[in-house]
Amino acid sequence: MFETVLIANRGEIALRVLRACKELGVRTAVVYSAADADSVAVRLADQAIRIGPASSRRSYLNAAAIVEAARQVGAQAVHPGYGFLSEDADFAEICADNGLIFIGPPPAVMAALADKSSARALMSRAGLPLSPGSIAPVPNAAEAAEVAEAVGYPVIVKAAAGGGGRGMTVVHTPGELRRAYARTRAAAQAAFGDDRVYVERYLTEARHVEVQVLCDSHGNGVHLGTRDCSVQRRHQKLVEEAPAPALPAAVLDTIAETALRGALDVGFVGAGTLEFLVDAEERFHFLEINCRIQVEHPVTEMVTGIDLVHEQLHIAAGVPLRWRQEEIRLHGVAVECRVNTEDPERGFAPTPGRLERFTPPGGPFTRVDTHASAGYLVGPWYDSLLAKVIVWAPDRELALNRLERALDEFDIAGPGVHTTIPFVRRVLDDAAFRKGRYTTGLVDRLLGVPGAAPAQRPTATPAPRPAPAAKPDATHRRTR
Ligand code: MV4
Repeated sequence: MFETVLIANRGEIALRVLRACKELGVRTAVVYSAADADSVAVRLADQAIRIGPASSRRSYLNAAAIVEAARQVGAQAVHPGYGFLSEDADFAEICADNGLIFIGPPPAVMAALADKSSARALMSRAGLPLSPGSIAPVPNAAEAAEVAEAVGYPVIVKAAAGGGGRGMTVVHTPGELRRAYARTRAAAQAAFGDDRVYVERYLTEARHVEVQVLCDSHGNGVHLGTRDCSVQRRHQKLVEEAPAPALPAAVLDTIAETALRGALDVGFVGAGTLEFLVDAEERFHFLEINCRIQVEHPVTEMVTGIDLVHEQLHIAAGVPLRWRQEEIRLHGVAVECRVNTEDPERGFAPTPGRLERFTPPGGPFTRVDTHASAGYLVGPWYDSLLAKVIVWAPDRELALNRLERALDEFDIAGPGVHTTIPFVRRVLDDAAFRKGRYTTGLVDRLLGVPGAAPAQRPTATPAPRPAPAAKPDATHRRTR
């Protein structure tokens, strides 16, 4: 195991990673910006290095300053958390060039998977089902129209360099395509410096189901089941749960095993998440793969009993995977909600300010991941995630009741500060959500967005499914 790890992040995830390091006897060093000088991570770390002003561009995104901090503290590895530099293959490469282990996949694998078009091609080759559409980038509007005609409208134009919902345009009719195609290319060029786009059929009333995988550097991998992350507003997740509800166990197993095969086939190493859409006929389609620990990882930890950050550290240190697939058992249901300092009544606008009161919930099977406390100043510089409330229970009904109970206890107050808790309560109250029969249209329906989905997707009439893939070996190995 490493002697010292540098934590290149802030907020709740810096604290989460710090705790994992301490539990494994690893010395911790944390970088921080001027805005985070008083943070809990800075107080608890063995060493803390100030790397710049509040501006993330000049601090948490400053690769040179982070590498210099790692050199100063003698760190062997860098944990990037999520966001910031966590999916930046160039940063991973800079780490390697400086003799540092980047806790994530090899830079070349990251680069190939960060390109959504290339990830789609690789996963298709590995046998994963994709949503109908182009695999290679579409070079002009005429070809975009051909693809759209072939797969049928609505379609979605996606930036190859996008991801997480950035750089996508939904197109409902042929008349809108040419402009949407041009606009998405221009937006992608401006946002990512890369204007390549591809076209897929837009699947409405689908669920966003993702699979957590762990792959070591020796070709072994396991999956840790599914999460449903359909409750999103503008691609910001609000509520996540594990396992994905209201789907037959055989469907979930097939999705999870298929995901793991894909990850191993592309040479993935570390903790990763493969995103799928599951349509009303319970068919699944690969969307993209995330090469980082995700915000919602605790729900998987709660149903598996496996500490994902411990596993990331072991994998990065070259330790062979400590789990065989049959040793991974899913128990009960875990649900997470995000508590953001945003005002749902004002279009989820950020509401920075000082917290006069901050008393998180407690009680059985109730976990709160937060970096905040009474007196904490929520600044305007970073994302507005203040806390995550995660609960576990033997069944979904009790888990949802427990989450409502926990939110009742949460006391957060400060001048001008609002939170997403009232909106999360509406989600937990929703009849379709309660039944586990909800889709990516849920939030827009609750917000009364014009053209939003009907109240409830029809109960699925399962289509005949392709025979499940041959039962894989106990511990999966890469095939090439
Ligand atoms: C889609 C889609 C429907 N059809 N692609 C959003 C995030 C990124 N990972 C991919 N996303 C989607 N891609 C096709 N072909 C639906 C989503 C999507 C979504 C769309 C609208 C509103 C909420 C959503 C939540 C999750 C995924």
